[in-house]
Amino acid sequence: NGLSGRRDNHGFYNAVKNRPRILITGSLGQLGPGLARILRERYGRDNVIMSDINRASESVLESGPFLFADVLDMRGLREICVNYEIDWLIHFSALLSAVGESNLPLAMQVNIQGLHNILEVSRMHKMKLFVPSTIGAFGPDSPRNPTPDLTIQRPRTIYGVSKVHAELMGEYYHHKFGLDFRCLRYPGVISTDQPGGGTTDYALKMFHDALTTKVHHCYLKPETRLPMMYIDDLLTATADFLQMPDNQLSMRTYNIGAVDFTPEELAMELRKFVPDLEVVYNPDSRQAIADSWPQRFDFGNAIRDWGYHPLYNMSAICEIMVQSLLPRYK
Ligand code: AKB
Repeated sequence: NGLSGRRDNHGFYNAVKNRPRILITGSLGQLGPGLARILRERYGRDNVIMSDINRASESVLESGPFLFADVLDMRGLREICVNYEIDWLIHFSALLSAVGESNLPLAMQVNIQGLHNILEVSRMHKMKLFVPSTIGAFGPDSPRNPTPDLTIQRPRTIYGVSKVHAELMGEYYHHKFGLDFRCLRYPGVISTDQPGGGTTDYALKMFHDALTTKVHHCYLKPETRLPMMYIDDLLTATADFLQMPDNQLSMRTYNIGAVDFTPEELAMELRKFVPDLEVVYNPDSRQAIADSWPQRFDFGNAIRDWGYHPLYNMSAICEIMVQSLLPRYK
């Protein structure tokens, strides 16, 4: 009947055979629930296990399998991958740029030690491994407009340093051990769920503020340009990229993105919906981080190699965000 009875012992009854079984670490963040939804549509509800060190909400628990998994616990990770016969590992656990600077020891543990554990588990159990990277993997010495895939990377945040490390370690494991390592460098991601601790987060907050108080206090200067994309484009791209035959990829790490804008440009676009939106600029330490990052991302290789094709431009992003958030604040 296409169902795997072997998972009865572990409570997941309906994982479909001959389709990948996927574990997502750090899955309660900004991207995990959405990616789990898309992958479950493609491979079956019980083939995708969400995991995190935090408790899941009722809606996450109802959406499909969820487990506790700590990326710092190598034995626990191995146990899950063996018991649930995991084929693909999607490693979302990480501290983002701003929060990483305020908790360096934890950022080093999670972003570097955690990655080492994930790489080793993936190698041992011959899994496909996806690790996201970021515009933050570039630094002030990188060309910023546009930033190509292959160029100088000298980031100045622990987040960026750990992501360059992840890119290089993954590619090393690929060449040395044949690990099917795949990595996309994401820009700032626009979604209705708020992330935590990033530098690009202001953009999401501006949407919420526009529809509530109509005043946004921005921690970046009005002219700070950063690459961004809408979450649906990112999730589709990630699922498509994972599905791509290995021999179609000429690289293991690709830039992706869609648009770039400044806080002032976003405010102007939002004023089409909320004409009296006010933005008060009060730059803080995140300004220096943003100033060291790409302003515009070159994702030509992703388009050429695996048909990457973002659908949402700036006005489409604003429209869908306002439409999605309005019912919440009515
Ligand atoms: C951050 O701002 O830290 C993240 C990122 C661009 O990787 N959103």
